[in-house]
Amino acid sequence: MANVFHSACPLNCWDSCAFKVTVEDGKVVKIEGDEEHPITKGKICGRGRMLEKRINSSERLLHPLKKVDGEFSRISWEQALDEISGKLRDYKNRFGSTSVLHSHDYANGGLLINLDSRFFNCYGGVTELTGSLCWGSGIEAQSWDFGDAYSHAPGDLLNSKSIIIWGRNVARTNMHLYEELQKAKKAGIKLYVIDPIFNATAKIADRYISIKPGFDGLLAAGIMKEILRLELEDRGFIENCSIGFADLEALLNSVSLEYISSVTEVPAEVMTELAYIYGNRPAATMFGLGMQRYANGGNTIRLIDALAAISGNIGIPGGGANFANRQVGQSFNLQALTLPGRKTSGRTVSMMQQAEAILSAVNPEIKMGIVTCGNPLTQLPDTNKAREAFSSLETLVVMDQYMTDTAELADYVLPVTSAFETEDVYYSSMYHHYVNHGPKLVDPKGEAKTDEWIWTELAKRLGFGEEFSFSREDWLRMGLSSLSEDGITLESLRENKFAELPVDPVPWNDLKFKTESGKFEFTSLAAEKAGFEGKLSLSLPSETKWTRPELAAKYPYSLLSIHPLRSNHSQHYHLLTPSPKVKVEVSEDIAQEIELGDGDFARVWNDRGELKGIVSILKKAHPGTINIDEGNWSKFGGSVNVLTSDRESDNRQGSTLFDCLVNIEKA
Ligand SMILES: Nc1nc2c(c(=O)[nH]1)N[C@H]1C(S)=C(S)[C@@H](COP(=O)(O)OP(=O)(O)OC[C@H]3O[C@@H](n4cnc5c(=O)[nH]c(N)nc54)[C@H](O)[C@@H]3O)O[C@H]1N2
Ligand SMILES: Nc1nc2c(c(=O)[nH]1)N[C@H]1C(S)=C(S)[C@@H](COP(=O)(O)OP(=O)(O)OC[C@H]3O[C@@H](n4cnc5c(=O)[nH]c(N)nc54)[C@H](O)[C@@H]3O)O[C@H]1N2
Ligand code: SF4
Ligand SMILES: [Mo]
Repeated sequence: MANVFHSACPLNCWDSCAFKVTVEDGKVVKIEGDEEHPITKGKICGRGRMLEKRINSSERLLHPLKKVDGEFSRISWEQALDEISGKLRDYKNRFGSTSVLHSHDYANGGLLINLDSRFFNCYGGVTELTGSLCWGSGIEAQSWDFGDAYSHAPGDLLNSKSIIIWGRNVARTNMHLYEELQKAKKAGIKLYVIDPIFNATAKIADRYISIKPGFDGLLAAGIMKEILRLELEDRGFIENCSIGFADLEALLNSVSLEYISSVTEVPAEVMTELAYIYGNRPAATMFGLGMQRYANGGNTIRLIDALAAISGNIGIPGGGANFANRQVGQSFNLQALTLPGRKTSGRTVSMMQQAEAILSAVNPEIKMGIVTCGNPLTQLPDTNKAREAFSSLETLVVMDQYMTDTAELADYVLPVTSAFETEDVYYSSMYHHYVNHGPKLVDPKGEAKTDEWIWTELAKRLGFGEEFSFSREDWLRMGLSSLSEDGITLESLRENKFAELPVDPVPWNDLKFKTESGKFEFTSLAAEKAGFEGKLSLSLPSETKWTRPELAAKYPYSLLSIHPLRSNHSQHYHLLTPSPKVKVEVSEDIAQEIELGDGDFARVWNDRGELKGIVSILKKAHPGTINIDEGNWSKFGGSVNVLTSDRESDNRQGSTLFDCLVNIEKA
């Protein structure tokens, strides 16, 4: 008998879709969109639909595994938990709790995934990661400017006169925004796309602006210069709602439009045109995350924030500097779930440089790593270093659903549940402001267990079992307790499938900001306090012909590694048919220069590593640009991250994954 149930997508994505899931004889057989969801309205992408394959695949990990003499063999949960808790106790006694590293990312958008922090806090505090490969530079940048990173509700876009898609690959990564853009176009709203790649979103734009990778901050500076020259700025906002404008003006006066045009490779007339667009309020800026994955990434986002601010596009319907929507995650009671006060010691290392930390940390050395919701061997920069580091650990525990490149290196692999095998509530702090309910629909495959169950069992063995003496329902109620006044409870979510969170649809509309001054800060006091230069600058990426001429002579091309169409990071590659291959996309000028054609085999390399793949020519891409999609597994040709750098961005909270020079030749 087939039955259809409501559920939600757990994948790390802008869209956080609601599902209808068909279950037949205890097995998930089909996943569709739920038409009743106010934002996602019944449409879902292939990655969501493919969760059916992900949950049922014969490659799922079904039993705990232990590596002995280089070979994995099946062990019981009892043995796995006893041995792992024994190691945790032993390392803590001998070297302190920070000799353990918790490596993780955001692979599951469920609320209860946050119990990992509770476990490590109660354990006493481990070496934990700060910053983010994904959005770290931009979040920090907006925290400096506004005090936090908030976005307008999706529907507010239709109040705009123009929409500037600044480096977001909407058609591929954020399908429901793409639908809004199509609506907006029909309503006569003008669409601008700024991106080094002429992508599917650029195809529907009124104007596509091709830019040299990493130079968007300078472009924003050029547009601001034109806004001020043409007197299109919002004097009221600048005078009453901001601090530091004089610093910005001095910076803009220090360069000419010609210089900006020459380095950004954007004609001066385009900056003038964009000045009029921003001046003709309201204009909505929709940031992507690509352009902040550079050494100057934080400053880039801050310059674009400044552009939205001086043009009076902050706090008004149809405006906004929309990077992420942290109001969403902040709605939940994460304090209660994670117990930060229980940590007695702690050490932080940058998420970007966790491999370096494993190799070089002292007092104490890192002895043990526990990986959850992450696949660092494909997703971290500098794969060769990551491989060396994760292989060097005395003990590596990986909790995953599949034998990933990271799991292959583990001493213990623990099988975890997939979507639909446990109850949770799902949200994404990136785009819309609804939380979706996902009930348990089927029994876990094999002996797979939830992350929560594993933490609970380990906690019992380590003597803090009372902090984990709660049921799944108790945990969900605890996390939702901050929303009960708004009528959002576990019961209401079970009944109504999703709920609109009580967040501001037009953030900053009272023009009161969460910064120290309470104003928009062109010069950031928080940054100064933290020992950074609080003023905006005209900084460049780290790997360019201006900043590293000797490197650029050897490696003349910019390598991007954008998100794959058919996979969420590394999560779907192994389920694709035919098996995936490395695709090396090159701009037309490179193809001409190196005499490469579609289908040729090419080698891409730099001092960090090399990768080979099949050439595909990128029509209209910015000259000198190469792209290899991220997320690919070793067995299908390898991850692009063999080429990327583990350098941190300017504000130290982000990655520089796209700040990467390479060379290419026919192989
Ligand atoms: N299909 C699919 N969708 C996804 C994901 C996935 O793996 N697959 N991942 C999800 C996650 S975790 C995230 S973080 C989001 C990311 O969503 P996006 O930000 O849309 O995607 P990215 O691939 O990170 O960013 C790439 C865009 O930035 C452009 N870009 C790169 N460098 C620059 C630059 O210097 N300037 C400008 N203006 N543009 C630049 C690229 O050409 C590309 O169009 O996507 C989510 N959605
Ligand atoms: N070169 C390059 N590198 C990148 C990027 C890029 O644009 N270019 N993008 C970066 C970005 S934006 C992001 S967000 C990261 C993503 O990096 P990751 O989050 O590490 O990547 P994923 O492949 O999504 O997932 C990691 C693993 O989590 C497992 N998993 C899924 N659900 C669960 C669960 O419930 N419990 C446990 N324990 N495990 C689970 C999956 O099976 C998968 O193996 O990659 C970053 N890396
Ligand atoms: S991956 Fe994103 S767009 Fe696709 S179904 Fe999941 S939430 Fe929706
Ligand atoms: Mo991400």
